[in-house]
Amino acid sequence: ADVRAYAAVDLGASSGRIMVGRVGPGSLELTEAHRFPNRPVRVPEGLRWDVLGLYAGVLDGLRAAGPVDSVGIDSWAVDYGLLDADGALLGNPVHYRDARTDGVARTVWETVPTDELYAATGLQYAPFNTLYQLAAARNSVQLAQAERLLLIPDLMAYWLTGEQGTELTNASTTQLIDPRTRDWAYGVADRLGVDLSLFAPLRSPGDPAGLLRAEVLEETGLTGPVPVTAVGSHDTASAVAAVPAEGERFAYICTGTWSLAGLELRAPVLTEESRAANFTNELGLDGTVRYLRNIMGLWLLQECLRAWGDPELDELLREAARVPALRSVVDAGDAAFLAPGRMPERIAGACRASGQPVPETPAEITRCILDSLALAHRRAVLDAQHLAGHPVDVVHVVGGGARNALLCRLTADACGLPVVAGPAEAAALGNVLVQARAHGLAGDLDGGRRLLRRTQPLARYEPGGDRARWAAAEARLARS
Ligand code: LFR
Repeated sequence: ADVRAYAAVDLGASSGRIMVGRVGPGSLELTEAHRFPNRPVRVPEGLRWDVLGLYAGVLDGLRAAGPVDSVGIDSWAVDYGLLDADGALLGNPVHYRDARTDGVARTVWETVPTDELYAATGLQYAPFNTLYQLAAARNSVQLAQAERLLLIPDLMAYWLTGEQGTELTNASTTQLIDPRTRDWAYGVADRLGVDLSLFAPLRSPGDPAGLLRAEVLEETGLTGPVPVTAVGSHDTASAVAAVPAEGERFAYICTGTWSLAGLELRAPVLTEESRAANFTNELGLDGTVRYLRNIMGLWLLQECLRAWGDPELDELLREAARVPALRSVVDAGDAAFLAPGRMPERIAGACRASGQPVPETPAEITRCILDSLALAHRRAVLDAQHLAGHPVDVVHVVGGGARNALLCRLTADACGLPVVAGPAEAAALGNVLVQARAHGLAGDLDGGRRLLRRTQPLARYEPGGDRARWAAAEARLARS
C-alpha cells in the first residue's frame, strides 16, 4: 500500500526530537530519528535559547530521518527571534523564563486594562506572553533594528526554506490575536504601539511553508524537492490534535515541562469569570479553541532532579508511591515556581509557609509535587467544565507524563474520572497527522483521532481512593 513518511520536528523546553511518522491507509507508525538536549544558557544579559544549537540538531535529525515526503515543525510557544533588514538574526532569542518581564505587565495594563485585554485576545495572564516580552524590550537596540519577528518554529522553517510566515496556532500565544476573528487584534496592537508589520503573513496548519533550500538538502543528504508543511506549530496545538478522544465530552492534560489542562471548544469563552480563573483561549486546528490553564507541570520535578544530581527516576517514583498521600500540597499554578533554581527548597518553603508538614527526602518532595499536580489537574478540569458549560466523561493525559503511572493514577483519583493515558509523543503525532492530511491522508481531526485509537497503545486508569480527601486538600490550599 501507499505509505508516506513525514518528519516531525518537535522542540521542547528541555529536549528536541525529530520523529518520523509513516502513514498509510489505516496505519500510523512513529519512530525516533534523533533526540538532543535543549539547554538554555545564562549569560550576563539573562537566560537565552541556544537557537543555532537547536537548528544544528534539526539538521542532524533530518539527516537521520532519511527520505521523507514533508517536514513539519512545532515548539514551545511565545518566544521569538528578531531579524534585521538583511534577514540576519539579532541576538539569541530570550527564554520565556527570563526575568526581563518582571513587573512589566502592570505598565501594559495602564494603557490597556487587563479585562479589556482579555476580552480582545482571550489569553490568560502569563508574564511571558509575547506581548509582555515586547513591552519589556521596548527600548532595546535589537527591537529598534528589527525588521521581522519570527516565532521559534517559524524561524526554523525560515532557515530551512528561506520563506517567512507566522503560523496561526502559535501566533495566538502572542496575545496579539483575536480568537473570534482568528486574525490580528489590531486595536490592542495599535494602543500598545506594537508594529504588526514586524510579523510575516499568517499561515494555517496544512499550508505549504516552502521547500528545503539546496544547502539544506546537501547538508542532510536528502533529495529534493522536500516541502515544509505548516502544522499546529505550537506544540500544545499539535498535542491536542493527537488526543485520541471520541466525541466532544473529554478533557485533556498535555503533560511535559508544563501541564496544560482544559477543553477543546468551538468558540472562545471571554467572560470575566473565565479571566479571573486564568483560563486561556488559544487557537487550535479547524477553528477549534484550546480552552485551558497552564499548570507548572513536571518542571517542578525536573528542577528537583537537576538539584539532586539526576537520580534514577523510576526508583524515585516507586519510593514516592509509598509516601502517604496528600500530607502537604503546594499551588502548582503559582508563578512563583516559574524561574529555575533551588526548587526543593522553594517547595519545602511553600509547605512551611502554609503550615503543612515540610517534605524532606527526595521521595517526600516528589510525592508532594505529584499530589500537587493531580490537585491542580482536578481544579482545572472542574473549573473548565463549569466556565465553558461543557461537561466531560473522561480525561485524556498525553505527552511525557502519560508514562508516569503514579501521576496518571493520582489524576484519575483527584478528578474522579477515568484517565486514558497516551500517546506520550502526542505533539509529534499531531504534527505528522497535519502533514498527512495536507496530502489527503488520515482525514480530518476526528479521522486522525480514530487512526490514533487504532494504532497507539493507550492505558486506562479508573478513579479510586477517597475523593473527599482531594476536596479537603483543595480547601486547605485555598485557605493558606
Ligand atoms: C508547552 C508550552 C505551553 C506554553 C509554554 C511556554 O511546551 O508551549 O503551551 O504556555 O510552553 O511557551
